[in-house]
Amino acid sequence: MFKLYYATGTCALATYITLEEAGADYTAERLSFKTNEQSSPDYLAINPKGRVPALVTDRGVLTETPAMLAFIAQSFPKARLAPLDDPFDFAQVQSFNSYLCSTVHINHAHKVRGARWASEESSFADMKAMVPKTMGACFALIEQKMFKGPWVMGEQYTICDPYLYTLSTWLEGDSVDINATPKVADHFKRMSDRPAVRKVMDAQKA
Ligand SMILES: N[C@@H](CCC(=O)N[C@@H](CS)C(=O)NCC(=O)O)C(=O)O
Repeated sequence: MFKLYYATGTCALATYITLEEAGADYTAERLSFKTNEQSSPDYLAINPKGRVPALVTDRGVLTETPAMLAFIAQSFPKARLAPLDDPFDFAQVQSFNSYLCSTVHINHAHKVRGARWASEESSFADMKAMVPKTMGACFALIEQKMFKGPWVMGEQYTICDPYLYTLSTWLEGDSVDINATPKVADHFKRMSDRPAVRKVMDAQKA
């Protein structure tokens, strides 16, 4: 049994959907960012980084989305969520997810988390103003050079798909028109229709 700590509207959605797609036995506990629950002593005892997601397993706590997604894919091989038998194909999955984690997510974070990198109000405004440009450029690159279709890695749905979907949910708020990247827009629609995604979105509303 796993326990996922998440907050709505965050990158934790990718892990949440993947647990559901894998058919894992799990519970999900929502943290409130409004009350800064991610920085509470109780939660810091679980994840000292003060971020979501965190996945509690019987072997300890995992953090960092690409690691959690690979862990779930490897723990539930029958769900076929990654090309586990091919080192190169698996590295491509990791490469895509690492790009989302280390570049796309960080660009997005410049909108509301500028205090991580600067202290002047003018710096925050400058960082925020760049977000539509940097997020738009990342998604253009994904569309033109990385996305194979119909799923991120081609014919097989993988752990790249819920992660791309999750970051695509941020585009509107980042003032990026998803329709400027038609393959990503189509992927977003198809992901939205998947039973696992619907179930998780509904659970988050409850
Ligand atoms: N590299 C981490 C990033 C985790 C992260 O930054 N999560 C954000 C939500 S998307 C968070 O918890 N922010 C809370 C805060 O900064 O206080 C991952 O991919 O899991």
